[in-house]
Amino acid sequence: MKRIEVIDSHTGGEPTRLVVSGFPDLGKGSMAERKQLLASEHDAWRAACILEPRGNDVLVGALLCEPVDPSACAGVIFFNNTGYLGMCGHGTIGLVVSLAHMGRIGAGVHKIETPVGTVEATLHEDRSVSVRNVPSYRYRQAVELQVPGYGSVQGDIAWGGNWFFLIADHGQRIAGDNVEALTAYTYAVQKALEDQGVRGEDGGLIDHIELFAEDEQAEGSQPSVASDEEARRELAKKRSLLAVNEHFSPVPNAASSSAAASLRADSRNFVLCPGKAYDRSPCGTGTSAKLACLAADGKLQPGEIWRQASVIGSLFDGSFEWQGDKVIPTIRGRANISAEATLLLEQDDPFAWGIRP
Ligand code: PYC
Repeated sequence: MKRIEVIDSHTGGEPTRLVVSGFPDLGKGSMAERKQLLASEHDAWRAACILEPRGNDVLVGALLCEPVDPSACAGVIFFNNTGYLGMCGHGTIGLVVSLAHMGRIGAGVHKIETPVGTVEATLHEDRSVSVRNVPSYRYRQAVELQVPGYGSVQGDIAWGGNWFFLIADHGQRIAGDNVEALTAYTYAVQKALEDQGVRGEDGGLIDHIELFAEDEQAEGSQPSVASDEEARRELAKKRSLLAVNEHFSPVPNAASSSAAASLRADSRNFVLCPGKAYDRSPCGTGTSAKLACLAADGKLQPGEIWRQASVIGSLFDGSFEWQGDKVIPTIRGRANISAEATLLLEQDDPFAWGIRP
């Protein structure tokens, strides 16, 4: 019998399974090297932990590792139903809240090593977490793509710790009761990018697709702005138009309570992750990629808050600072612990290593 100790949390509805112990030893290399080793030699452990019958397609795994730099509080390798992620914003927020739950860290600033660089997480006194992400940038603007069944689609390619294709003009309704259509559309885009060899700057697969509804568009009408300057003024005026339920109130069951506070967001998104599940949170790396695009367009200024809602209405606050021609995004959100568990892999279990498609 094999045992894997985990702590489950969710960040704005998006689950993270933190693997505390039980995985094979990956040595003392960088997180990128350990991720490579996990993928090439021990991928069955990812599958056992994430795939059915113990997991599901939505779950993101986070393997807790000893950091290389002793001043860092942890290293982490993120994975999901299909493979491995570079960074994961919601997962980092879940990791920090889980480490606090375990009594390993308290309020303050904590360095965390990931396969794509070190991030800085702040656990605030109110239990919210800010993640100062890796440098993010827009690589290509207004890339035209022919998507079978949908025609011509235009989007930006941006890095936020993973590669994203961000589409503003998609004609889709971004709402919780429309996720099947949104999944079909974004999956077709993901496939078209792959089939047509459209990739990130380093040749990396663009495996996250992000749709936005901004301002009035989120409520069903189209924004009408003529110039960048006008767009900026419009944004400043109209920010906060989109009302969403506050999922993070300290009031128990606030999300479903009529007493729930109402917060307003600048935009609502839908993010398709590799493996075809959509992000229930506003996606930390996706919001970072969005911030990079807003910065490049001059639509958001350093330090200004961009409030991003997910398709289910959970919220992240984002802001950025410039670092050369890239931005350093900071994403703030909340996570809740949902389970402490031991996954058991019995020797005679035909599905011990997950149900593979
Ligand atoms: O929050 O960065 C994120 C993320 C990536 C995939 C799922 N969530």
